[in-house]
Amino acid sequence: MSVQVTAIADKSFGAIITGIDLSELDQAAWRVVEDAFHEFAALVFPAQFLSEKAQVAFGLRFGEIEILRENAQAVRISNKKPDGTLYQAGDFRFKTLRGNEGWHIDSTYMPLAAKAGLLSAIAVPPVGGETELADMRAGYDCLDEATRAEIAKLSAYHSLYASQAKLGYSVATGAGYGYHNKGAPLRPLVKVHPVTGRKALCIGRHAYRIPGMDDAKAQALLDGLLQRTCQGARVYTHHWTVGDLLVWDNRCVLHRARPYDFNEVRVLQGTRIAGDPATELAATGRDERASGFAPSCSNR
Ligand SMILES: O=C(O)CCC(=O)C(=O)O
Ligand SMILES: [Fe+2]
Repeated sequence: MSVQVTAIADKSFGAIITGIDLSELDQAAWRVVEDAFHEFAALVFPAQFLSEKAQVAFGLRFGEIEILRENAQAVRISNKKPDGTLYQAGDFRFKTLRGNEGWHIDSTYMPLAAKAGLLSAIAVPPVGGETELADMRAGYDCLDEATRAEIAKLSAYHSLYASQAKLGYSVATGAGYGYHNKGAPLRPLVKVHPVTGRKALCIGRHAYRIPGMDDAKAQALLDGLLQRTCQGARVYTHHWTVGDLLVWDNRCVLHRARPYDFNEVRVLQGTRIAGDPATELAATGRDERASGFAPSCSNR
């Protein structure tokens, strides 16, 4: 089998990798994958049909796995409950799925942000339910000099309470992964990639406040950056076929789920790779005004 890496046409990022069996990956093939990961920032592997175990084993090539719930290394991102019925509007998991429809970077609201995301498709709806990725290296590159100068020294607080609150959802501390009371991580808007050295925007729905800036102005700035960058050649829409595996570099790529009819079943298998503490760890806390987003966070 010879591995083929094909750049996705007319996009600033992304490649499709074929001629590879990820469940039996030798060192030479892994080198090709890792190099492509750094160059293209997002990889599509059609028709892999990875078992949970095989996906976790492949994920471990990238680094340690971030545990999201119940000690699982691969989680079901699903609108179907274990009993076979579908989540409804009031359900906690429903709110998580709806939240995923906003552009975001995984785990920026945790002290340690993620390095990479892996998603594979187990069941997909006939219409909608795509996963979209946006290249924030190209996003940074497309900004004018004045904007680059404006954001060069700015940082934003990131919080899952805040991003869910923007959708009208409030969550009590302890309700699940990410809903903590340790204070909000503060992350620079411009991130330098630890491997490639390229600058990328660290934005998305979890970013909600910029120290020293009026809240409305900060939100407008953050929203404006998303609008300007998440379009055209910088956005790749992955139309799922069961068996596909999608991988993105969470240090320079935003992602979101696209809406679909919630009466249709959509099941993805997700594995999140933990960030390297040397480059993905953020200072937390000190956001005295964050309590408005987190009613049970009085003890920060
Ligand atoms: O469901 C999707 O398409 C995206 C899910 C997501 O945000 C994630 O896996 O981190
Ligand atoms: Fe995500």
